Parts: sequence; structure tokens; C-alpha cells
Amino acid sequence: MVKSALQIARAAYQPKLPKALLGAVKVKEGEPTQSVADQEAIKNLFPNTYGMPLIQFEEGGEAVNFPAINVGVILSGGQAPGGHNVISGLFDGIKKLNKDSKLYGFILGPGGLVDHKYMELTPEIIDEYRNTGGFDIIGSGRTKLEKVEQFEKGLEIIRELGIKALVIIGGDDSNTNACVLAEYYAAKNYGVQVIGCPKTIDGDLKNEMIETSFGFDTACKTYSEVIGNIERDCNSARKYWHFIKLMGRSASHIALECALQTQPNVCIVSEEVEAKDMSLDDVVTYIAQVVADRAAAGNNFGTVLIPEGLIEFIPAMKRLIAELNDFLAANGDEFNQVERSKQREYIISKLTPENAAIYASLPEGVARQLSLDRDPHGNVQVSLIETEKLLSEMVATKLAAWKKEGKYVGKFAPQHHFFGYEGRCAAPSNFDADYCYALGYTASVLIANGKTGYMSSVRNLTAPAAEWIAGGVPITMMMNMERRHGEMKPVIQKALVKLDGAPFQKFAANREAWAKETAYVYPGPIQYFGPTEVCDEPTKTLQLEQAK
Ligand code: FBP
Repeated sequence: MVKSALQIARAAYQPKLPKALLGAVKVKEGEPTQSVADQEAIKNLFPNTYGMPLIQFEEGGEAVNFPAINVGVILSGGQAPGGHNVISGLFDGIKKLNKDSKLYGFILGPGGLVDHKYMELTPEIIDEYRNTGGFDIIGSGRTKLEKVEQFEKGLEIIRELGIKALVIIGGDDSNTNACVLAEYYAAKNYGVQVIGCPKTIDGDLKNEMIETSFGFDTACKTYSEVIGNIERDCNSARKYWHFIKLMGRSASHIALECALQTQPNVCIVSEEVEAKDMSLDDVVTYIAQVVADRAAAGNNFGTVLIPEGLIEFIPAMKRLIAELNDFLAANGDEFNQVERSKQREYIISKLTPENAAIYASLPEGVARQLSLDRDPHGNVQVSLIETEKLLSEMVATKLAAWKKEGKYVGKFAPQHHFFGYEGRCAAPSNFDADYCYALGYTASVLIANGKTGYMSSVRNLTAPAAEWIAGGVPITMMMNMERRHGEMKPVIQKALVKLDGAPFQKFAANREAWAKETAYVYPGPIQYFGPTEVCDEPTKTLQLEQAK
């Protein structure tokens, strides 16, 4: 296999571990825990894994002769930089316990466990993938592990391979399912431990004990590099407005972090749009006003960041989408009989007046997308909506109207971008390389200590890696009850951007200046070798959240 020079150099990088994990480890158990909300309901659903204590690992335990152990690992959901290092940390950890321990990887996500597709991860394979991006070592998938038949089918291969513990690397939903599985195996006394690891570039799996999900750092740095490049292009040609949509299914953590790194003229934060009950027109007016003000100062250029999930956070759009979903589920056949050129009018005639007015105001392409592209559950595929084009088209219309009224003099030439998949498999930054390795290694120590239903936790992340605090958090501690598909279900609480949190506050305090001035910051590409302030800086989000 041909390798790039960086790949070769990077393969030799030895990720840093917290001091406490370097030698024999002592376990410190805290007080019993409670779920973040709905304590009674969660306790009833998880009688075997509820209320367990927080675990912290400390230096100075006694060296024990540990028997060889077989462990299975699963990558679940969207790719995030550093997944290979979680696996290599786990591998090194179980080999340190006993050199005859074995690691099995289930192929293409949780489905691999159910369908008995697996491979043994040998030292040679692991060495190929150290410090590399991607999940291609075993592949990932989005099969949900939630049914008893799946748990039982999984158990067959677990027994066949003599697996004692399963590590599930995933986001909030996958870790919720990891906990359901841990509870099931514990209730049945199967003697199979299940440990989760916090993954997602979206950054929305975090709480007091999980400071950030892995991959967020590298993905945001990758996007910020290209946003910075665009800003510099923009400030060189001075003739385009760049509308950049950023991945992150729901929460706006990625857009906010990139804004803090690059200081664009506009960044929309979905959580604020929802909190202020803003309409689509309010968002458009805000952007158009920034464009008009810059034009008045002679600057017909700028950069706008838009979070992927925006549409679903605009309360009026949410209501429109809900009505459209219901209407088309019941009247899809009739709708499909309507001539294409009359479909828009047909929909408008069927909706309630409030939703009809919003639908009528949408550009043709978006209106069509809302009425056509539906997923297998009958829902609009919001992520397919090109919000960056929607907003720029609506801004152009508004500016044209203002021009007629003499309120705007300028030129508006938009360019559109979507950054998402580009960041998910980048070579992990030093931060993610170290963090992921530590998460995987921590998982091996949790397994060695017989724990199940825990998520691997590494904290104190703005300090040097040696001072990071490793341990485990009971997954039930992060849960609450939420309505999903019409039913109340126990789920890990999703962390949206907190409007009173330090990262948003910092952005809010500066955005007016960034809108007017051209205050762009150019972070440049991720650096792997060089001065620590260039190579090891954690995200602005973490730095602001943890500022003492
Ligand atoms: P996870 O939550 O599984 O980590 O995935 C996050 C994500 O990258 C989102 O940002 C994005 O909306 C989605 O996955 C895209 O999914 P897919 O890879 O199925 O297109």
C-alpha cells in the first residue's frame, strides 16, 4: 500500500496518556449517581446499571496478573477523526493486561455483531491504522441495536469468540443502545460487559463528565482551515458573498466553534433562532442588513456560516414541515396525480393559512424539496435542503426590494459551499489522537475492573495530556426520558449550544464588530509537528468553557 510522507511520519507518533494510566492503576469510586432527569423512570428501566458510582483512575495500584481477555469493538454512526486511535488504545490496553488478549472488530457497525461479521485485529493491522483518520479499519454503520433478538443473536457470536466485553464507539443514540445492551446482558447474567466511547464530530454528546466528543476538534479545525482560506480569497477579490453550510445534524456547536476560530461576518446559531422564535424572514433580514451595511461602507463581500440543522430550529418552519409530513402521508397519492406545474398551488390550497403563507414565500427549489424528498419514515430529509442557497436566494430578493426603495446600494454575488464529509475522516489532530487513544485505553481499564454500562471518560482536557483525568461514567447518569416516534424512551440527553455558555457569549459579544469589520482569522491547516501552541491547542469551545 502506497503511503504519503505524512502517513509514514504520523505512524510513528506515540499518543500521550494521562499519568494515571502509565503504570498500575488504582480505582477510586465516587458516590452513587442519579440520572440527569426522570430518575424513577430510568431507575425502573435499568435496575442493574442504575445508580452506579463515578469511577476515577489514579496512579499507584498494585500490579496484578490479569488473565487473557477477548474483547469486541464496534464503530457506530458517522465517521469522526480518531476512531482508529480509540481502537489502538483499547488494543494496547488489553495487551498490557495480558499479551494473549485478543481484539475482534465487528464489520460495518452494530450490524456486524448481529450478522456475525467480524475480524481479529492483529498487531500488524492495528499498526497500519495508528493515528490515521477514517473508520475503514472495520467500517461503520447505522444499524440500531435495540431489539432483544439482536442482543441474543449478538450473544451467539460473543460466546463463539469467547468475548468478555464489548466496546461501542458511537454518539448519543449508539451509547444509549450500548446501555440498553449492558442492562440486558446484566439482567440475564450473561457475564458480558458493555462499555461506550463518546464519538461524534457534532460535539453534542457532552456533559459535566464528558467534556467533548472525539472528532469535534479535528473536524472543526479542518473546516476552519478552509473557511479561513475562503475568507482570504474573499478579502482578496472583494466581490463575493460566501454562504457556507457546516455539518452538524442538529446542534450548532460546529458552526459556533468555526466562527470563534475564523471570525466571519455572520454566523447563524440555530439554538438562538429557536430561543428568539425567529422566522425565516427574520434570519434573512438579519443577513441582508449585514450585507447592506457592508455595502454602504464599500464592502460588497463577506462570509456567512450556516449550521446544517437550521431549518428544524425555525419554529414556523418546524410547524410547516410537520403539517406537510402529515398531509403527504395521508394524501401522497392524490398529490402525485397533480400536474407538476400545479403542485405548488395544490399544496398551498391544502395547508393552514399560516403554513400556506410560509410555503408560498419559499423559493421554488426548496418548496419542491419539502414536498418531494422523504425518507423511509415519511419525513422530509431536512439535511438535503440546501439552506445556504435558500438563504442567499432570499437575501438577494430582499436586497432587490431594498434597492428599489433606495435602502441599499451595492452588488450581491453569492457563492455556496457545504463542508461536512471533508472533515469527518481527516487525520486526527494531536488533541484527538491523544484523546482517542486515552479513551480506548481507559475502556480497557474499565473492562479489567469488571465494569459494565459505563462510558469511558477523560477529563481536564485543556491541561497537558499527562494531567488528564481518566475514569468512567455510568451511562444511565446522562439519561432522561424523551418522546421518540410517539413513545417515551430513555435517551442520553443531547447537548445543544447553551446561549448562556461562555462560547456563545464570546461570539455574541463580538459578532457586531465582525459583521462590520473584516476581522477574519486564518487558522491554516492542522499541524502535527512543531511548537505546542501551534500543534496542541484544544478547541476554542473547550478553552472558553474551562476558562478558570
Ligand atoms: P453521528 O452523530 O453518527 O456521529 O453523525 C454525525 C453526522 O456526521 C452529522 O453531522 C451529519 O448530519 C450526519 O452524520 C450525516 O450522516 P450520513 O453519514 O449518514 O450521511
